[in-house]
Amino acid sequence: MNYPNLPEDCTSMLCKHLTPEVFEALKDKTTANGFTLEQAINSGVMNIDSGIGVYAGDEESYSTFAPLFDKIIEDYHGFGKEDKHQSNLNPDDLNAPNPDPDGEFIISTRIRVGRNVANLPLGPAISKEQRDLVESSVVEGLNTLEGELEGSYHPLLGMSKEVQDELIKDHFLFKEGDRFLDAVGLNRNWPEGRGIYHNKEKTFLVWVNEEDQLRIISMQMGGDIKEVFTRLVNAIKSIESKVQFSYNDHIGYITSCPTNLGTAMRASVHIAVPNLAKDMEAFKAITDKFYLQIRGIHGEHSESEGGVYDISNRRRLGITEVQAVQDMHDGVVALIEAEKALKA
Ligand code: ADP
Ligand code: ILO
Repeated sequence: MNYPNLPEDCTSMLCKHLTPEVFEALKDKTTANGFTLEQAINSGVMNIDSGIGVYAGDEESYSTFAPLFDKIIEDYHGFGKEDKHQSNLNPDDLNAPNPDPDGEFIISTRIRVGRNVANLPLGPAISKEQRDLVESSVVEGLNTLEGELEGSYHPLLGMSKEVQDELIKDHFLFKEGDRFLDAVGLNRNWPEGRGIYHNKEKTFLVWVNEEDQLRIISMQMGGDIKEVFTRLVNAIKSIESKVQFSYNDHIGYITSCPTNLGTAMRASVHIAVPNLAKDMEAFKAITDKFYLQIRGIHGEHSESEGGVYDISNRRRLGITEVQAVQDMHDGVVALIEAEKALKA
């Protein structure tokens, strides 16, 4: 393999950190699952507009390709090689009263974590048999959940296009054909092995075998962040008692994208800030101060509609889950204050 063709104006973390020296040191390395540097970087090479551009095929990718991954992890999370990740999933430690009790600004709140099953390759390097095994064992565990978490599993295979499109439009289900995932082999054998579990109210959902083997999601209308977090924590603990997740003391929960390592948590609100959105510089000054990310309302790489944005924590590694949600809460309080001032 030769050094890839990366245009001069490419701004992804791959383009920034894959120097010719790093490339030379890693180009012939392979993990025990047969995952190569070429596979790890293909998404960023094929999609030059990537923000990051790399994926791991297994936990070992993070050590085998460390000269590249460590740089990206440090750049994205500000987390160094010697740092240790800490987890805290105690809702009592979260100080998050509803920032919008009158429901003027926050439309909905969602918190998700990514999880992968211990001792198996991640999605980019998994075989069809292993992926199907993940689906059957995870669904077996999910089918034993009780109370608010009780629900049913809906495989993508056999789901009608209408039902699938409706679930996507309503923000419950992952999209199909993501070009970033496609290029790293995460869409192989689609739609087999993929599906969604949810309770009747669709306040608790689990995506199976998308970018990560599990995405555990708690969501509801309005801004009661603590209620959403508490439900998520209950769900994580219940599932964890049935399925062992891949976790490492240095980088926390192992995920296929390095941006998700650590807590693997993204806590977001859909929030209407049409006045603030007219001054993107002021908007960004607030989100940067609280380590937040702005996305459009149909997920990553989508646009805003009617001044409504998806605002979430940017940091996920080297901070606890409680801190990740606290970042989001505190930033949202500041955004609402700014929007109110502009409205007046
Ligand atoms: P992820 O959160 O899993 O990284 P995306 O950014 O692609 O992935 O979002 C997945 C889906 O979740 C999208 O349909 C998005 O609109 C929806 N979503 C995210 N945050 C919220 C929210 N606060 N309320 C409602 N839907 C949300
Ligand atoms: N590979 C894509 C997405 C990176 C971060 N997001 C997720 C969903 N992992 C990129 O580099 O832009």
